[in-house]
Amino acid sequence: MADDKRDITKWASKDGQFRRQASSFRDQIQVGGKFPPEEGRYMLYVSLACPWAHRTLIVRKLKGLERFIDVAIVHPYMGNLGWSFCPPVRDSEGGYPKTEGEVGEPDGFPDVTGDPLYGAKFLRELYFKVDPDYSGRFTVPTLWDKKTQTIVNNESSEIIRFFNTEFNSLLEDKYAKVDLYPESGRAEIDDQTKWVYDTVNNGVYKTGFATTQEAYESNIYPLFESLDRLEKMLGDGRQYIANTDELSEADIRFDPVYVQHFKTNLGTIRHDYPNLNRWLKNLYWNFDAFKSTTNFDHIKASPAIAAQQYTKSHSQINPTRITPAGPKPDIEPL
Ligand SMILES: N[C@@H](CCC(=O)N[C@@H](CS)C(=O)NCC(=O)O)C(=O)O
Repeated sequence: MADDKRDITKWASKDGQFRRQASSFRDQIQVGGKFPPEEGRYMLYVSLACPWAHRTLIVRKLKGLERFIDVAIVHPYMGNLGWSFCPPVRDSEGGYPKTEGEVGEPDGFPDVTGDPLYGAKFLRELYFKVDPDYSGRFTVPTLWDKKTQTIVNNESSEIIRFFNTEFNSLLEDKYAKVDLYPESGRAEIDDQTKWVYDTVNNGVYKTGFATTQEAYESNIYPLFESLDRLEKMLGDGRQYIANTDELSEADIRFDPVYVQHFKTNLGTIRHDYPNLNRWLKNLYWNFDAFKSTTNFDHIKASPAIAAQQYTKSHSQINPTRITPAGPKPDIEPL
């Protein structure tokens, strides 16, 4: 496999801007479709450090889909061959080597599951199982169909949409009636999705992976302008971002750890955005689906330890791989 697939510094164009690759697998779970809702049929491969994967876990829980969708959790230390189920082998100095590497033995990192289906060492093995010539990225979340042994979808925005609707006829009423994309809020949700995705969700990556000062600055200011805009919106007393009566998918963007690693430090949510902080604390403390799927050990360990090659820019950002201690507490009490 060509080196440049793994090297984040080469994802950036000549102008230093990070441009996200489109996801490759775009099938749907659909009643009457190729991938129907069926108990025990699907496996969701996730990293607990990945906010895109996290939102699929939150929706799985909010919709009570545990018996339909199993979960496999990768090791948070990203090696040079991408996500793996065991930690990458360390070099003689205790770091993670730049060359093609192996994975080691399980190190007991809490909540890492291994690959329950095939005992794969790397997530990439599943992609190659489906398509030996696959040349895209090996990303989480990856939704796997156990029955036909293939990838259904690896785009979190689509996964949360069909999780929201396609199991409803098989769910208890209390879960079936949870609607994260309600008709009445759609215009607002769709509008917000555009600018929030571009400047916030993806904006933190564009800021953190920028390889020139100019590219960094062209993303950090729009990011904070959007945070200011969200802060102001929440200032009208609304509880949910899209001003819906209940939680909606617009609220499921729970990405707390970027300030130090991606230099998104014009302010912090905790100290400079009281309304966003109130919104975030409400989600975390009042909705088990948020709290029980949030794992700060994985979230902090992953960017801090991420090995070279795949994440050259991570090791440039944090060459000593020290995991920052703060902030404490992870989320302030209500
Ligand atoms: N569009 C995808 C993005 C997923 C994504 O970028 N996941 C990251 C982790 S946060 C990943 O797996 N990166 C591995 C790679 O690109 O090699 C989605 O929302 O599902």
